[in-house]
Amino acid sequence: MRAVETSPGETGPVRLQHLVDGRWRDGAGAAYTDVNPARPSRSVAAGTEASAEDAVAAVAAARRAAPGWSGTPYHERAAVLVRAAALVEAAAERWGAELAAEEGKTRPEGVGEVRRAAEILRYCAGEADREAGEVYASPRRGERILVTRRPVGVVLVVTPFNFPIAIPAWKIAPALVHGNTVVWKPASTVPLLAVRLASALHDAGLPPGVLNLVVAGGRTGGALVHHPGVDAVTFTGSTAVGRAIAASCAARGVPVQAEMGGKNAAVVLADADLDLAAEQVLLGAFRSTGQKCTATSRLVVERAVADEFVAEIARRADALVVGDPLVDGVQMGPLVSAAAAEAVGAGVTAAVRQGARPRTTREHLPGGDLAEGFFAPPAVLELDSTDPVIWREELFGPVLAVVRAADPATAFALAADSAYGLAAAVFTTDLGAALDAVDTLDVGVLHVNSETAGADPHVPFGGAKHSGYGPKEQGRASREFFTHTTTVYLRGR
Ligand code: UN1
Repeated sequence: MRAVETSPGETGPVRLQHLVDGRWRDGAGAAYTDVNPARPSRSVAAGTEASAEDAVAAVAAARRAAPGWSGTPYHERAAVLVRAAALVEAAAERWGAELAAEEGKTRPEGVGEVRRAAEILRYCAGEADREAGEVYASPRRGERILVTRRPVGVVLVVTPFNFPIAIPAWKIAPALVHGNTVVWKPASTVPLLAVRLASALHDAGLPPGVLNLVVAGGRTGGALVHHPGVDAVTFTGSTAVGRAIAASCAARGVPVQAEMGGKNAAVVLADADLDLAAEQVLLGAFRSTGQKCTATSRLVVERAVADEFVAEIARRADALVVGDPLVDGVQMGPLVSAAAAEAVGAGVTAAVRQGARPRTTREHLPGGDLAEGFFAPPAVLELDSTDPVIWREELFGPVLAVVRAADPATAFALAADSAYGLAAAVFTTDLGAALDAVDTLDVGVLHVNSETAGADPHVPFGGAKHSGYGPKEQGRASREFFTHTTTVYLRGR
């Protein structure tokens, strides 16, 4: 989809189009509007969804473009990413505000995310300058053994709503630089930022068909996953959908990378810098309205400091400014949709029924012209046991479940008590305790004295246990998914 700008002075939603075979076009599916979750009566953008035929046309275009793109030198592919990075960077303020209006995170977070996407594009462009394989000695005279890399082909990229430009960038940029062509299906709640990224790549000079964008519902997404023209699927989203995608990819014998849920714990030990820990736990739990798979949704506090620390976290959560994410000073916006707000409300109600004690006291959500917005209050719930469902299941909202632990070993055991294994944070000034955490916590990302969320472009990202399936993302790890190796036994004669 492309965003056709309204002329100056004109108000109303931006008109969206899809990108297929290098051309922007309307979808043949149903009409839909992309609403502002803080003010749902206002639409941010509108268009028609891609139909099944549009999606099939996108796969066909990606297939046709594949030989030409995989045969293009790495440095030429990288140059497109460098030009796209400059376009994204230049638009960061405007697109960041659009992101906030479309998704609900605050404007500074939105602008930061757009800049992060530019950084990711630049990092991936650098792949052209990094080593491109391995050389081994041969047991035979006159021979070397090379391990070279090839693209996997046509990659289906399925992205979630919560990072509308950063996650797509960290899937699409490595796919492209390593010579794959792409069909991208973003979450249908955030088509505008998808259009922005696709237009930057298109305007930077991608040949037709190398990147195709189709905005559609889950049914068309499912059809794409099963399409025989798709050679690999990379997905970020819920564990249930990720597993279904992984199962259908396994049945077709195509590689899949699925980044899924999390139930990430922060452990605060008695020797921690409590002020730093409070600041970081708060950011981890409530930034982006808790809608990150890396968000801090569990807190384990060592008993000796628990009274003081939990009271402080609750006080700070109650003091958070909740409102329109476009307004300066607002610290937390709405959830992405009415369904998300209902699910979070229901999760909190169920937890309280199961014995959780609310430590936050906020009763009123933004009113006035924000009364219809999809807001949920930041909530800190203390548990006397780990029985409540909220300790185990991801809620994807601004809710922090807290338990107390008698000592560091018990605290780590409680943090490790999860089917998920994405991220964890440990707050301590004791190096030995930090090293114990490294040894004990089976997670893909571990933070010592910083919050659970965050992922730099040059290092691996992804989860253990139910959080991740397939190779890690970002950094050099992304090659493991977007290429496969050919071992070349090379003799001169
Ligand atoms: C971050 O913590 O900055 O969907 C990135 C998610 C993760 C990305 C988190 N895949 O929230």
